[in-house]
Amino acid sequence: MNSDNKRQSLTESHSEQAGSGGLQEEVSRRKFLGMAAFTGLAGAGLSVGLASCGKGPEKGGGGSASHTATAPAASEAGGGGLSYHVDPGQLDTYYSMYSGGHSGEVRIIGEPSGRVIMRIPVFNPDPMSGWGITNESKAILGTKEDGSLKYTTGDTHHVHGSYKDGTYDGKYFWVNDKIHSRIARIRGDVMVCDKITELPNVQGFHGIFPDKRDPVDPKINHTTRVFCGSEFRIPHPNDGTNMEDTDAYYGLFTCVDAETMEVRWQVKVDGNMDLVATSYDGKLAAVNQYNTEKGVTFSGMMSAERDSCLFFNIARIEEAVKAGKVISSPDGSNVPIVDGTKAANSDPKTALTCYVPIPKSPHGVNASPDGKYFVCSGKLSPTASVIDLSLILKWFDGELKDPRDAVVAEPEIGLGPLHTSFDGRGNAYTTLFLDSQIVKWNVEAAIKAYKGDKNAKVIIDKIDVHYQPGHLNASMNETKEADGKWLVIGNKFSKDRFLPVGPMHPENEQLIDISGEKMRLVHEAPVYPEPHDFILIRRDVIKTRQIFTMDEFPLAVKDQKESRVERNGNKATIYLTSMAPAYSLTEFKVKQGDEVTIILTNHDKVEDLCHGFAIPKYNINFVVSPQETKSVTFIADKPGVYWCYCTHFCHALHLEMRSRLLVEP
Ligand SMILES: [Cu+2]
Repeated sequence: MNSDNKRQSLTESHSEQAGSGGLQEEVSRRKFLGMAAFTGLAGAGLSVGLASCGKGPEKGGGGSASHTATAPAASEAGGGGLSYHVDPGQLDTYYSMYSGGHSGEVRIIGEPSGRVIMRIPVFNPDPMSGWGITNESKAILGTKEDGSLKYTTGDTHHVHGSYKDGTYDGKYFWVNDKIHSRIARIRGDVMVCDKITELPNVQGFHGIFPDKRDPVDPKINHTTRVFCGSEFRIPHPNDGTNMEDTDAYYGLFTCVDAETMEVRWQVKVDGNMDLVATSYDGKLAAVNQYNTEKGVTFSGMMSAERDSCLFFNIARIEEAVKAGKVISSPDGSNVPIVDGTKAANSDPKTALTCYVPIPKSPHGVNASPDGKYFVCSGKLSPTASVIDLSLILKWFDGELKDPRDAVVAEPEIGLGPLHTSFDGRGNAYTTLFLDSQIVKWNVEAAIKAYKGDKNAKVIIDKIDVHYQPGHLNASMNETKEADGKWLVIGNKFSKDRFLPVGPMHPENEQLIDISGEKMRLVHEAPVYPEPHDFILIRRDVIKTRQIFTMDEFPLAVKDQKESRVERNGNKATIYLTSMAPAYSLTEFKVKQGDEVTIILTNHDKVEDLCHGFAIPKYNINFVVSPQETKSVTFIADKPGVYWCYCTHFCHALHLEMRSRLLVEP
């Protein structure tokens, strides 16, 4: 069996059931992988809800897994006929904005090719661009009193974009840092991070989602707030005085202003918060909750039969904030905090929050593109719960007795369901972590089945992925323009899918054509660990500029004649410009011990003509794009000659593009 056939058998093994010894070998390998994941959970005390499921269609996951992705074979098998192939010189049709996990960055991947187009440093210092090295980036990242970075680590999980009229407008992207509870914003026009805010009073900031319009003012049909969940319950204040009373720990849901990036308000809740979803009418945000038990150990977090999908009534919360119905902020900050705990919100007509019971430790909550439902997956239960948003609003009006009655379907879809995506044709796609599969199911059929219709065909298709999928996202899925073409799967393990490179493996991004009745796995690509989530945006939505304007930078050295060394006591400021293949000063002299600031403006206006600026032994390198200005500050503590040189290839005389830093003893 050659390696291509081997790959194909891996994708088909689950459904084909039969075949040669080689195929059986693959089946058992898959089984082993699934069992390993299962044992990991079961060994930790899990015993509930994992039986009696995984009975998908007899023949799922069909279609061709070949690398040619030919249309005719695909349509015969009932799969779509899309090709992932992008010829040299051709452009991808979708931008995928990708989190970089504990690399701390965000990436832009082109789909359907799977090519990594750009990496955007966010929470991670990056010597390519100078992020964390230049004064401008340090000011965004935050520094200690000595000028060094406050944090050099970050853990990005979820990237989400700003909305207008229920779809992406390409203006901003936000991403969380789970380690230090920070939210960063990336400008969609230049794909650079421009603001970072550290959330007060929380740890384990995980889920994030922008609102899609204002809950009250119909004129505001775009994103103005970004909601942030926090996973770890902590004592308040967290100053070491009350560490043992774990029952008193709590988490806070945070609203950040989309423009100013300031924290608008927080809500105290029971339990913890994981992912976030927002409704298309702006009225509701929700988080899935595990550990409503308030456990602080593994088994303690999994003892309850049901956790919650917790809804926030945004308009009421903001009314309460306005009316001053707030509790004092534990860290002494001015952020208004309202009480969203169950005990304080028993009357639906005044409640700020609504706790909808969902089976065991749900993971993931996602909004359907028709605006009607949120789907919350069971993780430790083989179910996905469909919540009707109109019924949640009814509960808030006092017209629905039990929040659980807002659940209108709860199909059994497979083992370890996590996240759900949609195709805009009424179908949902959910990752099954333990089964290493994607299940395609129909939402309306699930609702009918829940009402007792035994003929409703809920599960439409299942397909194997490699291996243990986490997030998935369909093209334009999280908008009203969900187009049902591509589905990208972020697999947590790649194991044998790529050339071995040692104990550390990449993750595996797989691409599924969902344009047909059956899903068709057409492509895969390794990704550097460890991305979590991504959104697929039609390329016409993103409108980037290729050249900055000098006026955007207050320090810009606008005229090359302004190039000079300016002294003020022991402070030396170097005003410098670049234009291929030269810097405006061939040398600049400072005294040992000086605090030196170099301001560099790139005068080149040619697209793609960037320059670098590196100083040996001073640990400095950064890049200036066309018409961009950046600055660095350092102490000239080493006497001698230091050749500053261009690190970013710019010209036939790139090697000659240098300047001398002379440090007089
Ligand atoms: Cu250069």
